[in-house]
Amino acid sequence: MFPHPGWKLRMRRRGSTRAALSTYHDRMPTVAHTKLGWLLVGLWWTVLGAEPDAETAWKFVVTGDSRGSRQQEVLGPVFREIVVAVAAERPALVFFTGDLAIGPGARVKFDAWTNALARVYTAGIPVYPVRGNHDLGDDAGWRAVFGSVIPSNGPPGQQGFTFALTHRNALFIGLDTYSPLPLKWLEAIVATNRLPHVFAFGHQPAFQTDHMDALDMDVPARDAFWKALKKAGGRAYFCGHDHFYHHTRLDDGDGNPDNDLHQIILGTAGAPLRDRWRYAGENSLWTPVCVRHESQYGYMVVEIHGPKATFTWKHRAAPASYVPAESFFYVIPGNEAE
Ligand SMILES: [Ca+2]
Repeated sequence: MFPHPGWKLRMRRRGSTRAALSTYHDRMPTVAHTKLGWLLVGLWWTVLGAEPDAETAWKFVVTGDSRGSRQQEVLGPVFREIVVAVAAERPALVFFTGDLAIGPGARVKFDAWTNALARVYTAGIPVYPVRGNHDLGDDAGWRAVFGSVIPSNGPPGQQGFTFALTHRNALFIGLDTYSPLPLKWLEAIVATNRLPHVFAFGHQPAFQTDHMDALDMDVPARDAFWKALKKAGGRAYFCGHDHFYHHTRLDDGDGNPDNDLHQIILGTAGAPLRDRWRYAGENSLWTPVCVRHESQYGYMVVEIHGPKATFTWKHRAAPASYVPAESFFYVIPGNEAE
């Protein structure tokens, strides 16, 4: 009855994939109830002979900066391709790191953007955007278009823009980086969180990479945010604003690269590409270490399988062809045998 007939084959495939991946692992404290949860799930599999992948694996997609290079252009040629590719991924959720169209923000543009994503919405996949600088200017329009999807649990004055939501075994925090960083709200959210995977996303990078208006314009707030995300068990902050793919590990100086938070810039959904980058901002306690930079379009798929999260950057290899270009994973400590 157990294992499933395909189990061994699947395990071998995963094992061979693992060997090819670059990795980072953490040493976060293991949440006791999580261990109990997985024990219970394991027993359930054993008793019922359920197939683990089908029961636990799920994925989400992140991309941003879909705006074209022309005023009023919402569905440019690259974004058109990415919508098709993302829908084909069949993710459980999509997160979008802002800049839907060239600004100023307006309801007519937000409506056009959701229409452009019709293929994703009609597949039953919810899409959660945060605002970029080009989306500012029509708060009521934003709330009218996205208010039925974005949870209204944000801090005072930021409802509809900053939010938190959970899916399966993950907590997601969407930040409106054009409002003050809501540190008290964030602390309250993570204080009650018991889910093992924690991800945050916003438009502006926390650490300067190209644009100079990163979150380090307010260093104490940025530092407090980064520490809170790390303390909550966060492993990655997704953002946009800079028009390229850029993966940075923020070395915290404790000698262990495996417990560092990563910043992943995904301004790659259609805006004109740039290639200049340097870590010239206020980096405070952290040393940015470039893991990968690529001036190319694409999106990131994150697959969650129990305590393991596998990140895959899919870049545009040719028109309408998006293929893996970088992959890495972590496993929640205490579950490495997964
Ligand atoms: Ca470290």
